Amino acid sequence: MGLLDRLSGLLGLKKKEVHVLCLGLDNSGKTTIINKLKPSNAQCQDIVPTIGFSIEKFKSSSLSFTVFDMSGQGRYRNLWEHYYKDGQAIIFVIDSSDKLRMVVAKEELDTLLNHPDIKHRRIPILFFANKMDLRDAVTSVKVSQLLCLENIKDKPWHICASDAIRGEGLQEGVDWLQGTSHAISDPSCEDMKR
Ligand SMILES: Nc1nc2c(ncn2[C@@H]2O[C@H](COP(=O)(O)OP(=O)(O)OP(=O)(O)O)[C@@H](O)[C@H]2O)c(=O)[nH]1
Ligand SMILES: [Mg+2]
Repeated sequence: MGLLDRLSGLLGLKKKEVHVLCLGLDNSGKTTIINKLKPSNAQCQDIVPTIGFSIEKFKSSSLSFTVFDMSGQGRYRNLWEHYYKDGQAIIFVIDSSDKLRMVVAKEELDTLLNHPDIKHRRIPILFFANKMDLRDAVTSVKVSQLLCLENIKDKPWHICASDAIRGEGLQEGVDWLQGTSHAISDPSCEDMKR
C-alpha cells in the first residue's frame, strides 16, 4: 500500500473495499453489467465471453467494489468455489429470457447456497433478472419464483430487473449492495461475517 493510500485511509478519505463475486450462467450478462458500472471512460466497447475470470473494479458513492467476474461456461464453473471464502457479497445474474436454462441456473444457485464456504454465512446476494428488454423475458417476480428465492431465509438478498445494454436497473442494485455491504465492511459488525 502506498503512502498516499495509507494517509487517505487514516484520514477516512479512502473508500472501504468490498470483494464481490459475480456469478451466473454464461451469456447471462455478467460482464456487460460490471462494464456498465464502471465510469464511461473506463468501459470496454467489445464484450467477449469471459475465459476463467477477470478482476474488475467499480465504485459507488461510499464503497469501492473489487469484482471477480467469473465465466459462466460449464467448463469453468468449478472455478467459482475457490473464490467463495474471500467473497463478501455475491451478484448472481440470470438471463430472464432463457427459460430453457432457468432450471440450470437454479441448480447452480442451489449448489452455491449449499457450499460449506457460503452455507453458514450471512453473505448478501444481489440478483439481476437481466435482459428485460427481450420480448421473451419473464418478470423479475417470475424469475424469483422459478429460482425459489423465498427459500433463502438466512442471507440478505434482493432482485432487480435489469437491461444491462441500456444500464437500466443497475443503480438500484448497487444502492442495495452498498446498503448491505456497509455492514460487512464494518469491522464492528461481527454478525454479518458469520
Ligand atoms: N438484449 C440484451 N442483451 C444483453 C443484456 N446483457 C447482456 N447482453 C448480451 O448478452 C451477451 C452475453 O453477455 P456477457 O456480458 O458476455 O455475458 P456473461 O454472463 O459475462 O457470459 P460469460 O462470460 O460467458 O459467462 C452479449 O452479447 C451481451 O451484449 C441485456 O440486458 N439485454
Ligand atoms: Mg463474462
